[in-house]
Amino acid sequence: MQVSISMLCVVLLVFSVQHFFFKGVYPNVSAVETTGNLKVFWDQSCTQSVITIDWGTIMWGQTKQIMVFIRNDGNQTLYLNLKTSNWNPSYAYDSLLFSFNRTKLLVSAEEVDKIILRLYVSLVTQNIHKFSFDIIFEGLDCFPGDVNKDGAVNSKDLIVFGNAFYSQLGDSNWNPNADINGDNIVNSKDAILLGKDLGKNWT
Ligand SMILES: [Ca+2]
Ligand SMILES: [Ca+2]
Repeated sequence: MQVSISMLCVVLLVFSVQHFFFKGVYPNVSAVETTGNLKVFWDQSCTQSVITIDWGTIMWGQTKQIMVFIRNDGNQTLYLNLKTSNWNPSYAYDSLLFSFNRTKLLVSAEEVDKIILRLYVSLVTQNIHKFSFDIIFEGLDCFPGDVNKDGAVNSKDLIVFGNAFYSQLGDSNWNPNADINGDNIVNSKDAILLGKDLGKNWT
């Protein structure tokens, strides 16, 4: 019995020390998905596909950067719509900020280009030590704000978007095209993204 109590004390001591000194999130991995003719690789020669991204250990307040390469395998220009899904815990979405460096979002046929993925772990993330989320590289043949997929982003899209406003996955008026950021709810965040594309024509 004395040995068991000693072992329990050691385990508790290790656990306490670990939590006292560790100020970050433990290594976490994101699954990577692609759509359309867009592919993701670790190398510029496009020989090693990216299946998962291991973020490693990130301290609170730090940003982790990981470099990958995208390739358009089709014969038409694609729009790179990089988004995330399946956040666990769901509230991690608001304090673990995922972004990327690319400003040119149109990817020409057969083009290969570098992308830096960034994950910022904010100081308000202190109750999250483990998380997971998927990264989706969408290769679209239209702008994300083109909700009715007719090539132009205009008032017709606003009407379709309005019909789906405040709907969630499973609702009768749910429209996945209106959920532009892919978080399974159509709200003001999607409206902002639609607004950025308003007036654009896919040519
Ligand atoms: Ca449209
Ligand atoms: Ca949304």
